Amino acid sequence: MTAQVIKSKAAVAWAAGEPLKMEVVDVMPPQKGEVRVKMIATGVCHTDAFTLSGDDPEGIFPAILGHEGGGIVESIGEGVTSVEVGDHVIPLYTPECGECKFCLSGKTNLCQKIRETQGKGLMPDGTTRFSINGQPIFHYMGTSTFSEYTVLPEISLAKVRKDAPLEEVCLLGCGVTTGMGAVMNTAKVEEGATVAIFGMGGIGLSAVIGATMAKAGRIIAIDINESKFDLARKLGATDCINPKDYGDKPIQDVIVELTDGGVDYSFECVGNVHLMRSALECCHKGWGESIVIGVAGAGQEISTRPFQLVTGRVWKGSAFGGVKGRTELPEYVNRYMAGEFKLDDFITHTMSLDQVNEAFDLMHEGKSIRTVIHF
Ligand code: NAD
Ligand code: AHE
Ligand code: ZN
Ligand code: ZN
Repeated sequence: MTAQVIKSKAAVAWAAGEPLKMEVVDVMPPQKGEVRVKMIATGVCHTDAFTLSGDDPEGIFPAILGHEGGGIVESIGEGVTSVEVGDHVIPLYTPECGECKFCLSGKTNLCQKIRETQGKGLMPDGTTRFSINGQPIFHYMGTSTFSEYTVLPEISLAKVRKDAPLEEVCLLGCGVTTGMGAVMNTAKVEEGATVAIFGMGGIGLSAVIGATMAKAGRIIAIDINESKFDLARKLGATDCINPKDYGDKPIQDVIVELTDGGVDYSFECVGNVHLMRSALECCHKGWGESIVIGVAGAGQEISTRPFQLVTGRVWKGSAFGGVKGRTELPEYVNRYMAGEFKLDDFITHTMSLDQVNEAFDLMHEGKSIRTVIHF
């Protein structure tokens, strides 16, 4: 049977800085190479709040936000072969076409096949599948998981095993994979290494898990909200530091003193350009590597003395943990199902889509790690 337009409950971001509004949107059938997915659950990531705030240079409105989801294939468009109706999938904001220069390089997960249209809130053919009374609503990060039904390109879906709870593994669609992957793929932290992680939100805590799995010798967790430290310690942090306890002393100086010259690896998981500098400068001379994960707003820039790099420190970035979603994410799900790491610690709140603005409030108040929306 040919797929029809579906009415779908969705939280629409009409304008920067305004709360999301619950609407009933029309969701077109999937076109060639596309898939329509019924969402089962979605996490709320800080990047959703970042874009809603108006700080994202790529922010476009009206749009349906959300990029940390898990769902079930409802219908497929012409030519789709890698998934079928009923498959369980995790939407990927970093697709994997397997044939672009980036995919073939063996050096990056940043597939560029559809990046241009994705950044403009459109499907690869330059149009949108969402509308309200004929008014187009934009996609977001190619995923738009804050909708009961969403449409994605086939290359933006990781097929995952059906016995994995989508209400939990949705967190592998962004936060948990990003933090763990940055440690394991981007930095390749070795056994015994000393690690500093700035920001104990969903990303930083996942980096703690990654560092624990990599058997890092010392894991230093840094946050200005001490309520995050219990979970950080439970996940393997050996030291928890609140920069506010050191007055005006730069936190990098504190860490350098604590670690006999600096850490082997650091991770910035906040999106604060001053903290990015601290994260670089707390690295050990000669070899320390700092990985930028946090996303900073339009117009923000990082700076340091070039001498920091001349003397062997390395500044890198990591998107989606360097993970190629279609080929590698199913293995993350397997490792979760095998009990190698837990996700329920992260899910501090669950709620329905119409409460999504409360999820943003909890995040801004520092009261949640992850809120998971159940559809
Ligand atoms: P979050 O809001 O859950 O956590 C941020 C944490 O940083 C909080 O615990 C907060 O208390 C702490 N913090 C704030 N200011 C601080 C400071 N000055 N010093 C120390 N700690 C401070 O956010 P999240 O969902 O974990 O996301 C973290 C960042 O990672 C965001 O910028 C997000 O956009 C980005 N992100 C990047 C990627 C990627 O692929 N690169 C993926 C997901 C998220
Ligand atoms: N649109 C922003 C950049 C946002 C950004 O860096 N996004 C990360 C994922 S954050 C997920 O929570 C990412 O994958 N970046 C690579 C990419 O291609 O977007 C801006 O500054 O324009
Ligand atoms: Zn590609
Ligand atoms: Zn995210």
